[in-house]
Amino acid sequence: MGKFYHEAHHVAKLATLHPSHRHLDIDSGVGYNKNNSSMSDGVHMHRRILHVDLDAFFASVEQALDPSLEGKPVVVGGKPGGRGVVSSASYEARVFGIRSAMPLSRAYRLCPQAVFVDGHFSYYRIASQRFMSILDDYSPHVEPGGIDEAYVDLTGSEALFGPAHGVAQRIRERVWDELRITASVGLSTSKVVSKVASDLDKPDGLVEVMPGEEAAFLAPLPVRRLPGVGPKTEQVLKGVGVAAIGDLAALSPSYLCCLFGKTGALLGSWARGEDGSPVEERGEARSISRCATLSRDTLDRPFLLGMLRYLSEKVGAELRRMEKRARVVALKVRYADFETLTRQCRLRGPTDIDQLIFGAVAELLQRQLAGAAKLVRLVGVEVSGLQAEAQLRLLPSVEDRLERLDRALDGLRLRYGYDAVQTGRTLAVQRRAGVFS
Ligand code: DCP
Ligand code: MG
Repeated sequence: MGKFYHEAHHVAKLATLHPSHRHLDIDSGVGYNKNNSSMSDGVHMHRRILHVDLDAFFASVEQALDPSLEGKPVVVGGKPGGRGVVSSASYEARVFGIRSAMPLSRAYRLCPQAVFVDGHFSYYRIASQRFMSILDDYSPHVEPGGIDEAYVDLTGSEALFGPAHGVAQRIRERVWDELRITASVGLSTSKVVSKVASDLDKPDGLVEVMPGEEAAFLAPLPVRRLPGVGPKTEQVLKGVGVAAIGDLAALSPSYLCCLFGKTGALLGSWARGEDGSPVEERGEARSISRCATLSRDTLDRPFLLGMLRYLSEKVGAELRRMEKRARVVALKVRYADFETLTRQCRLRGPTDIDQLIFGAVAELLQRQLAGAAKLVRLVGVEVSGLQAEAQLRLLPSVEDRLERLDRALDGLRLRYGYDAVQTGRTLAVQRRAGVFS
């Protein structure tokens, strides 16, 4: 076990809570301008944006933890007899055709000699944080796009760190030296083009697209390479004779709107390599989530509800700290076979009240578990659709009273610790804590 992982071993045992990463999502309506450049002191300069994605992330961590797995086909997701799916496959396993999201049984048929492991989420979480903090050394603008990927805006940092290409190389070297994981990087003037580029020469690749070359770079690639194009969109495009990104780029915005609604025009811009969306810092969260890997897989409803109450309180406290309210509440469930799903609902009005957040996730859980047979391994609560706190109402309502109660509890907990005040439901959880993330 390498030094980093050895130290992480101790940290992994601690129950820690961390803010979640934000999501990049085609429907999120990020503003964009067309010219992929930014103004600085009145001078136009091309933006320099990296997209860094770790190779076979979960599988690579397993190989780093256990060097006897180096160079071998490794499949993370569970034992081959299980009903689960592959969450990550080492590149040695991909030679046999094994891919993420494939049933484990199929992976086993393709490569029976592969090493199948359950996975160690707490290590992945810590490796991810270490990875993000390496990126933080090169820019204040680091936007995680997932657990093992992030955008880094290097625009204007040349005087400090030298050309972006060199920074990309240094980041790759440091990720390897410190985490024993190879990283693939795309470098261009925009997030979308860099994202496509990082994926093009995996594993251990570095692809740079020069300013002005974006559209030509994208044109020959299949549409599936473009973020936002999933199997359904691909099918629709195929139906109208569009296979390459260049064909998509040639379609008019109005035609694309007919095909895909509002996101159609955005897809068209991306296909032409036009994406001025900023790399957003982590501070401006678009969602807040807390989840807990349970110490034991279970279907015990009072326990699961207790855990959700606890997580709702954590999310609520964070909302109040940020002076935000949320409109959307989501439940995340990961089953013992690693199947993971998220169910969300829209609240009647924006809230930061623990009890309303809990009420919504509790209902989602009841619906989700109706007739369920699979044991649950992790539960999570996420709120999104965040907005600034509403104006105070003139007449105090029940909600105002609940909110005052939550704030009073926040104050007590700040002074005396979380455990100083327990609600009936969270007491049940204390006895059987999980690993929080
Ligand atoms: N993941 C998962 N289930 C999926 C896809 C991904 O659990 N269906 C997890 C495991 C991956 C991690 O997220 O290791 C990162 O996802 P990536 O899509 O980046 O996949 P990898 O890092 O495994 O491979 P690649 O080298 O293609 O990036
Ligand atoms: Mg990856």
